[in-house]
Amino acid sequence: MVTDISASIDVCAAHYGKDAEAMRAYLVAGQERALALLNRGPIRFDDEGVLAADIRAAYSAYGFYVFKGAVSAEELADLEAGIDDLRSRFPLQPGGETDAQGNPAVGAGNRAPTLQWVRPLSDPLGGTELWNGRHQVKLFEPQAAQDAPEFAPFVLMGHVQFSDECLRAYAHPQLLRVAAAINGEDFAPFHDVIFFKDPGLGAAVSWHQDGDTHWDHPAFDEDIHGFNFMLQLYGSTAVNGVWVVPGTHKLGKMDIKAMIAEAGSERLPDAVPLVCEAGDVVICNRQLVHGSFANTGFEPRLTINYGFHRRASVLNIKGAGMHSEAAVYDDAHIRERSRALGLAIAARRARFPEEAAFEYKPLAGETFVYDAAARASLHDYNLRDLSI
Ligand SMILES: O=C(O)CCC(=O)C(=O)O
Repeated sequence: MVTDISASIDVCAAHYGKDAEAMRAYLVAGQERALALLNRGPIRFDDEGVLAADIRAAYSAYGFYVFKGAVSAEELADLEAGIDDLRSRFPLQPGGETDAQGNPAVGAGNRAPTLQWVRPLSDPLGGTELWNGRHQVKLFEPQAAQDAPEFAPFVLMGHVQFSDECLRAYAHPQLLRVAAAINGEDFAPFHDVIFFKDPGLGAAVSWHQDGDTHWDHPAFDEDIHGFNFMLQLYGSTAVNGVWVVPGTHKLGKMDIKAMIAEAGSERLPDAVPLVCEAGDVVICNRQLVHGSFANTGFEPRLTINYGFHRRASVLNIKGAGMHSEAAVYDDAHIRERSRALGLAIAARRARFPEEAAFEYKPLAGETFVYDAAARASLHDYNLRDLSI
C-alpha cells in the first residue's frame, strides 16, 4: 500500500511556477520508478543467519534498500510519543536556553552540534561552502505561507542523548545484524541525526554525496564511507522524501553541477524517491547522490538516522572534521564513541526483555546498565562522531 499523495503533488507542483507541470510529472514518474525497483521488503536472513543474498545484492546494485515494517507498532508508538516529548523540550527560539516549560532546552549546554533551525522551505546548504561544499547547487526555494514561523527545525544531531526512544531504536537487533553483514562484525558507529520535514516548512537538502575522506583511497569501494539507516517515523513520499540516484555509490566522486547542467534542471532524471510507510527503515549508502526538496506537501516526514562504518574505514584515520572536530580515530576513541551503542543495547533490553538482544562484538565482556548516570554520561557523546 502506498499513501495517496496526489493532493501534495498538486500543491507542491503549484509552487514551481513555469516548471509546475515538469515538477508534477517528475514526482509521479519518480514514485512509479521507485516502486518498480526490486529493493523493498522485510529484513530477512537465511538458515545460517546470513543476510538474505538477494537483499545484499539489491543493496549493492542500487545503493539502498527499503526494509518494510522494520519497526514494530509497539516501538513506533514509543517513538512517536518520544519525539513529541523531545520537541516539547526544544528552545522557544533558535539558540534559546529554555523550553516552553522553562526548563533547560534540548541542546542548551552542549558543546557538540545539536539542534539547527533554518528558514522554512529554504535550501540552507546548496551552493554554499558548508560541509566542505558538498552541496554543489542551490535547489529551488519555494515561498512559505505568510503565517509560517521565521525558523523551522532542520536537524538534531546526537539525538540519542535526548531521547530514550531514539536510543533504544539504535539497538534494534535486526538492523544491527544488517550493519554487521554489510560492515563486518566489528563495525563502528558514525553519527546520528534527525531530519525534520514538517509540512509547509521542512527545508531542502540539495543533491550531494556524503563521503569525504576516502574518495582517492587505494582500496576505494562502494562501502568504504559506510551507510545510514533512515528510520521513517511517519513515512516518506516523493514530495517530502529523500531522492537518490541508484548506482551512483559505485562511481566515485560525482560532478553534481555537471549532472544538473546535463539534465537541464534540478530534477535529475534517474533519481527515485524513498517511498516508505511509517516504521520502514531504509539502508542508504552514503556515497549515493541524494537530496530532498523542500516539503511543500501535506504529509510530515521525520527521519531518524543512525550511521555505521567499517572499522577499517575509521581506525587510525584522520577524520574530516565535519560532524566532530578533526582527530585521528584510535582504538580508544572508537571504543568511547561505541559506548552509546552498549548503553542503547542495555536500554533496549530493559524495555523489550523478551527480544534477543544484539551482541556487539567489539564491546564483548563489558557490562552496561542504563540508568540516570548512564543517561547523563551520553551528554555530548557525538563529539566523538567518526566523521569520514
Ligand atoms: O533527510 C533528508 O532530507 C536528507 C538526508 C541526508 O542528506 C543524509 O542523511 O545524508
